[in-house]
Amino acid sequence: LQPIYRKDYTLSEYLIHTTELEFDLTETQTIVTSKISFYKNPKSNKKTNILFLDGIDLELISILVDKAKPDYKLVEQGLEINNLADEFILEIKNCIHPEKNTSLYGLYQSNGNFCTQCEAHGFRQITYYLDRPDVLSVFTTHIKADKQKYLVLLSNGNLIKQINGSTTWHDPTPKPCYLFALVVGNFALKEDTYITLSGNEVTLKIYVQAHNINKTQFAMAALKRSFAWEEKRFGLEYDLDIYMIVAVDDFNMGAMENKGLNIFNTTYVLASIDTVTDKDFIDIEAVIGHEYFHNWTGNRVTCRDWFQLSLKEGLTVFRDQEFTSDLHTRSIKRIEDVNTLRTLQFAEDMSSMQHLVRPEHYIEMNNFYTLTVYEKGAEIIRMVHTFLGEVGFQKGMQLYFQRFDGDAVTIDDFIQSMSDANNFDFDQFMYWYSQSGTPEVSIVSDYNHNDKTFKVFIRQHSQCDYFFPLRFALLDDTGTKLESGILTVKDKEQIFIFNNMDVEPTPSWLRGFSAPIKLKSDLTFKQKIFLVRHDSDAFNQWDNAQQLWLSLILIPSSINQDLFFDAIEKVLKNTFLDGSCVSLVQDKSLICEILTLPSEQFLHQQQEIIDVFEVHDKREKVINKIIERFKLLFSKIYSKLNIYQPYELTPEAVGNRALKNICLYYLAISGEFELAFEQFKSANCMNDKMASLKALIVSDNSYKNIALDGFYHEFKNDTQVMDKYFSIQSSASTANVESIKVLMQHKLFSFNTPNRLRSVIGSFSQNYVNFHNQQGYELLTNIIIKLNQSNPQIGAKLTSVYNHWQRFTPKLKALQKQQLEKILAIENLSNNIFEIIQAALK
Ligand code: DPP
Ligand code: ZN
Repeated sequence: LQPIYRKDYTLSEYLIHTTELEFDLTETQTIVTSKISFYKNPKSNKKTNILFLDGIDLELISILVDKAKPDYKLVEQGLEINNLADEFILEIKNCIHPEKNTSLYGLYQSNGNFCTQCEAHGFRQITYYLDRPDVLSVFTTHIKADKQKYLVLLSNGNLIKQINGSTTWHDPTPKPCYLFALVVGNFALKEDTYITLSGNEVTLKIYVQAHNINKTQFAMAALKRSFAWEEKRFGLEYDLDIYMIVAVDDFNMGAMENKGLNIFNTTYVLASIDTVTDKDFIDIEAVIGHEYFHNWTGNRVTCRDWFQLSLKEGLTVFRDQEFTSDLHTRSIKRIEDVNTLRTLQFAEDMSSMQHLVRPEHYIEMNNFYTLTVYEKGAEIIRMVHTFLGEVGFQKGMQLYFQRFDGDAVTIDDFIQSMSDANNFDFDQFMYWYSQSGTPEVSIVSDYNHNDKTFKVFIRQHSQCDYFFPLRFALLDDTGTKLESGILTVKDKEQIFIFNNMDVEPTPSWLRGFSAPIKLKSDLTFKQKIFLVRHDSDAFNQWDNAQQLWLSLILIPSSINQDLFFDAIEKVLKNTFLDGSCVSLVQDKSLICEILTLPSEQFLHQQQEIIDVFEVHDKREKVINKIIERFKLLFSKIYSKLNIYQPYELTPEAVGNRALKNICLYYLAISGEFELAFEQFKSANCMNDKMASLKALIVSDNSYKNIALDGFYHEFKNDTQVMDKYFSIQSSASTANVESIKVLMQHKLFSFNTPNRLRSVIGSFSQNYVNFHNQQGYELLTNIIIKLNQSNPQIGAKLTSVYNHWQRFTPKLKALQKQQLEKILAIENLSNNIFEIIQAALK
């Protein structure tokens, strides 16, 4: 199996003017007829008259070039046609079997409805085509299906014809085939309109299965907020008269930005106060925004080749992060995003699948829809924004669209636009795309009483010298800023000197996490405590608390626990018990974040050799210390906050619930199950119900099963809530391989629905102490082997659990290696899984 390399990119010899497709869908087969008008690429100077078209698992019925039988042959993974003119019309008829397609890639069925997923290479499983993002075409799509059975027949663009049992769609904007979509089935429709800034009326439609129609209101409102935010912040409007979203239960990813016809995993559409948590609401809004924002960053300007994936994903994630930050609480959003980045992306950087934000090669492109491409990619865009400021960044965006609207381009093209619009040199900055791994930086400072100078020494420990913004402030002992701004770091070693410092300042480094690096500073324990209480940068308040928790967990002797707990107590008391001193920590969501310990997964990264049991025990010890010290205070705060209030999604209300529920969690661990059970019974929203259920399952107690059963009976008909029901059990400290096998026998467990697999197996694989043993591995491996046949994309995702095997304690390391070898030995191993295993065993 040969990888595909970025350096081997060549232009397509032929391009496409128009593509006319006809789909004839029945229960037992789908006939696809295509009429494609090709022309020689004027930019290519190669003399060739051969065309290769991608095609996988297709049954060719007929083929004509300019109405005559061409000189062609079927080859591996496609079709080769010879002796072609410079312009010609190709007509192909082929048969496919969506009814048997369990890979959820190409055209497939979910609950009897047909839908598609074409990114990255799914279109070639529909018909023969130039399946590459730099070949753009206008599409016209005719759909025929049994009109008794299927009432909704959709594709991209505008509906131009509808007669009994068939529709015709025309999408005027040229697009690559990965943005093609088709949906046929029975759905209920939620409809609304949006008037754009320039006065165009856009029809908004959300299609869901009929029983879900009462859970679409939030998504519709979120969609309108996305349209409005895009106009306000980026000055960008929607370009068609109709925008459709279809939600399906069976989907490999979160959602897909197909032009004018987004297809979503139901998880990211369906919402009601009774069925989703506060975090779910905000995540749903973010994904709806993300897919909408792709209309400009991804669809109108797309990627030249798949190595450029971060061009659209990094940029669009940055934009959706900004959307959420503008609509909710910026600092909390930042804390959550950085926590995800440091927990998962930094770990990916330490794993066998470490790769560049712009990868150099792939065997299976779907393995590169990763935290590195998405989240680290977004951090790089954020640094561009930090350097240029909002105005400069928007100038760069304008130039980018001016230059490339309608094109398929590269990451270099984007950065060049930012550079040219601002006269800013990004040459050295490009290391962020050409070097993998997380940069390590250290910082040491020195205050001189005599000459009142504060000297800062910054040192980079990486292969290359990165170019990045270091946002900082120097604070006096009341927390007032003496100096603040952005240092531009670019050399291996740099010194910055601040003069006229009458008192020794406390530095607050890397505010808002202004670069995705690992920073080691010489801050003392006391300075960190001070920053937890007094830094005006909420991110750094949280981050210093995290560092202190980390020390307390991993090296308890390294810090003074009493002093740290005194500071935490002040943070808690000042705000709630009308104490006399004023704290800067007023935001209850922030207090909740400060009270949340680093996850086991994050702690693993700090270990040379991962010992899951040791980490778990050490973390539990600290939890017990917290309870010992704060139990009374938690009770008081809990009763103060646990008063009936109608549900709202305001920062204030979200913060109240967050803090109340973390108190409940600690109280439950201390044995207060009755309190949790009371909340379980009286909760007026899923957020509080889930929180109480999570509190009840921390250990065995008399309420646990009553609550779980009650939850099941109340929600057994709700697919999304049932995912929570499964995942909460798989994550429980009482779960083990046997109990997971029991869950897999449950009548609502389904192997073919990725959401359900993620909620059972995905969750269990992160339940470290219970998963990491021979039986746990064997369970996972057997599932991977089954998925290799039915859904290799999800199989590869689960295989990635083993990507860290080399860092585990010897016994677990050896066991994981055996699993990798066992999977490698199976017959017909998919490219997806092969690539992951090969990297892991290299
Ligand atoms: N392009 C999708 C998204 O990230 C994933 N297929 O929005
Ligand atoms: Zn995306």
